[in-house]
Amino acid sequence: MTPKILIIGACGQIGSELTHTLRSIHGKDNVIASDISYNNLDIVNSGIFEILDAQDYTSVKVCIDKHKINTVYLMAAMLSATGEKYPMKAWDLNMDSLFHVLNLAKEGFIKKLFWPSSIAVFGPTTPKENTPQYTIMEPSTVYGMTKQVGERWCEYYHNQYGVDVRSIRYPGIISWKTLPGGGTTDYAVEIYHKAIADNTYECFLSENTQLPMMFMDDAIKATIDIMDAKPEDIKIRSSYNLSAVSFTPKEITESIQKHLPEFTVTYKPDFRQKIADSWPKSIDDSRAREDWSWKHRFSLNDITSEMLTNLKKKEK
Ligand code: AKB
Repeated sequence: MTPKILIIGACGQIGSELTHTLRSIHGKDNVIASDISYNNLDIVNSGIFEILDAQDYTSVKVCIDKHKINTVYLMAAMLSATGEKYPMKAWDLNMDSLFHVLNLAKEGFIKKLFWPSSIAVFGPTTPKENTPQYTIMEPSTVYGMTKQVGERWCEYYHNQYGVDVRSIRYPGIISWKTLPGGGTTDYAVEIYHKAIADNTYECFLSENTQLPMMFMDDAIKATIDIMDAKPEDIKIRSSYNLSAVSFTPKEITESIQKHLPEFTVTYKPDFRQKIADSWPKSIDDSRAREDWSWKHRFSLNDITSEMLTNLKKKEK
């Protein structure tokens, strides 16, 4: 099957880089980008772009028909921190959009579907170190609840209707091209921007809050690898644990200080601290490594070098 791809939420942090990478692999005309507004001109102007409301079933179906789409990446979602401000909006957006694409897949309009889950599926009662694939999951955020229940529905649609849906539980993603928005792990991107712009940063998490993180290139590779894997190798149809590095605000600061010795950080934890405290410190992703050969490349120091070099270039 030659993939004819629709990315829903293509203007966001992960969606935008996924769009560029998929276009370089499959050709510009085979990757349709879509989002609710024109809020990333780089994406809007670099290929076919559709304005699309992920909560509107008819519009999604019309777009799929129009472009003869067979593969969908649903990247639109409200993340953890914003979700706590607008709980019902987060529930509606995250669940409606998922049901629309699952139902379109059930009806045969979509042949292959990617839907991201998150470490937010875990909660305060989950074992924090090396969190296993199968464990206690009692998420305390609305975002986490949508991801957990979404995972159950993905597995259900696969088992009951044969839907080819694939999913990974993203950790915090660090990138220099597009800013994240509304997440608890966003500090790990902001800190690099502030290090370059102001040489100082006020962190909204406390210095010893350890969270699982990953460089964007690794996240994109994982997304493409799981979609390219043979169906029989995808043995988990809820969502795979995925991991690369784990660090605290103090450790990322020390890594930046190797390049910018004058850089300082102050700590002023806000409501996001409670969310971070409910999440794992590190993740056991051995199933992804066994089933579809997942392997990360970037360490914390690699990420710091990439971030500082590219952000400095961008500034010029
Ligand atoms: C968030 O912080 O909400 C996201 C996530 C871990 O899914 N980056």
